[in-house]
Formats: sequence, structure tokens, C-alpha cells
Amino acid sequence: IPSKLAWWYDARFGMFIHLGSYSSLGHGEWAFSIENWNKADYQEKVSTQFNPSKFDANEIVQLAKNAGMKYIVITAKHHEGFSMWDTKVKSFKDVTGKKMYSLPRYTSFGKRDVLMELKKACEANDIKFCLYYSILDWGHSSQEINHIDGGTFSTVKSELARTAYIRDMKAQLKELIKRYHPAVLWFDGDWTYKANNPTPEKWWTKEDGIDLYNYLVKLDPDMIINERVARHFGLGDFECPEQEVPEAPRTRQWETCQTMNRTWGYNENDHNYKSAKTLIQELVKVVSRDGNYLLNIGPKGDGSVPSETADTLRSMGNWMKIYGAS
Ligand code: FUL
Repeated sequence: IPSKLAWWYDARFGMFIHLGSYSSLGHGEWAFSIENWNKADYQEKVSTQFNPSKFDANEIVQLAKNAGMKYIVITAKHHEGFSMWDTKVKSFKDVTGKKMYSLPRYTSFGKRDVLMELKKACEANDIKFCLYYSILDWGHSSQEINHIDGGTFSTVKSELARTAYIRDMKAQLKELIKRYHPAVLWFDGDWTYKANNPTPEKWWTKEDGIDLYNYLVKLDPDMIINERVARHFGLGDFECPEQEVPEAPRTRQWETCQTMNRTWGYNENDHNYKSAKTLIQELVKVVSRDGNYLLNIGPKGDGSVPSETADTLRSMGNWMKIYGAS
């Protein structure tokens, strides 16, 4: 195992947190796409309403710690393009181009920094703080959401727009690294499509993934980066099977991410929660096959943790206290 992965490999069990402006709508983190919102309506009617005033970093970290989790990965920016921190990178504005499209600037939430609150609570409890970042961005002026061949992609308007977006994305990532020093940068949204192109050619390429990885490790050589920096090319430091446990043995480190119900972001209509028993069995299977397990919670739009989720984490903690390694 590469030495920078030692703590992560040892950790085995982490918490994923999907929190973004989609949480306020309560239809899951893909609502923008599934419900066919246009940018302006989504931003005006959904994002402005986001107000996670009940977000309690200590409560969340205690839930994680009690369940035996050793790291937390929270969404800094999901596919919708809404930044959870006070980004200064100018192009991350709303569709009118007048307002920064971020939690402290676009909502009535105020100036609290939820990522910093979580980072501090993590540090106080010996939990590693990590960030998720979506490469594709349905809210950014360089891109449009497009439904092609049964999939949802982001298309770029031009090569110029593509290059400028990648430059700005790197600037955002630099902000995140300088401000929050995430132990893991967990990329996602590397599936893209070139506009007006009859062949399924991506605007985000393997070369872009390599370039981004090199850029990031120069900023922080200890930072761990997942394979979704550009999937299927063996890039990054670990693989991310989603909601499945691969057969062992694997050639390199991996982490299965899993939801508690069926979406990652809060979905008020989905009460189909997996039982603590099911999740514990999966955790055991993952660890027995030498993987890591990243179990998701989707706080509500007001930042609070759904009671079903908190209960499940507590039950898992009860099991972990008897059978889990400390
Ligand atoms: C997927 C995303 O599209 C989901 O919304 C979620 O973030 C999951 C972990 O990765 O690819």
C-alpha cells in the first residue's frame, strides 16, 4: 500500500454526507435532472430556499464516531453546481451572472461556514475530514445539462468554455485545499459529452484526469484522490464501486459507497431504509474482502439528520462496540 494510504486503509469505515441546495427540495440530489428543471427556475426556486440552520457538526461527528467511522466525506459541490463554501472564483455565479452561486452568498443562511464547522468537529474527535467535488457542473455557464441516449450528461458550449471551466475548477479546488486541507478529495461527475457530436466523445478526458491529479498532489502530496478523477483508466489512488461489493482479490485499494435509502441527497418521500443489520452485514463483507465502506447520510434542507438515519447509526454503533476493532 502506498504510504499515504496507510491511515485510510486502516480506517475501513467512513461517513459520506450529501448536503447541498437539492436537500431543501427533498427529492434527492438528482432532482435538477430527473424533474427537468431549467437553470433559472432551479436556482431561483430551489437553491435560494436552502437554509441548513440546524446543521450541527458536533452531532454528526458524534454519530459517526459512535458508529465506528474514522473519516467523513462531505459534498463541497455536487452536480447542481452549488458551492457549499464562500468561493471567490468569479465564474461560479448563478444564471443571471449577478450573484455568486454559493451557500453564504445565494441564500438567507448567513455567513456560517458549515465545511469549517465540520472540519473542526472532526479534528476534535480524531476523524479525518474529506471533500467530494463534482467535475461536471449543471449550474455553470460553460455547461448545459443534456439527456442523451438515456443518460444525463453535461455538454460544453465550446472548447474555449471547456478550457476556462477547467481553469476555474482548479482554482476552486485550490481554495478548498488551502482552506480545508481535505485528507481525501472524492471526485465524481466525470461523465460528460461534447455538444453536437454524433460520437459519444467526452469533454472530460483521461488526459484531463491525469493533469488534475498531478495538479492536486503538487498542492498537497499527502492528499488521497479517488479514481473518479477520470474513471476506468486506473487513475487516482483507489477504486469506487458504487452500491456493490466487488469480488476479492482486487489489484488495488477500493471503497464501496452505499446509501441508507435509495438516494444520496435527502428525499422526503423515500422511507425505504436499509436495516442496521443489512448495513452491518455489508460492512463485514466489504472489510473481509479488504475494502473500505463509505456509508451515506442525507441531511434535510434545514441541516438536521433524519431520525431513521440517526437511529440506524446508533444501532450500528451498538454492534461495533462489541465486535468492531477500535
Ligand atoms: C454518483 C452521483 O451521481 C450520485 O449523485 C452520488 O453522488 C454518488 C455517490 O455518485 O455517481
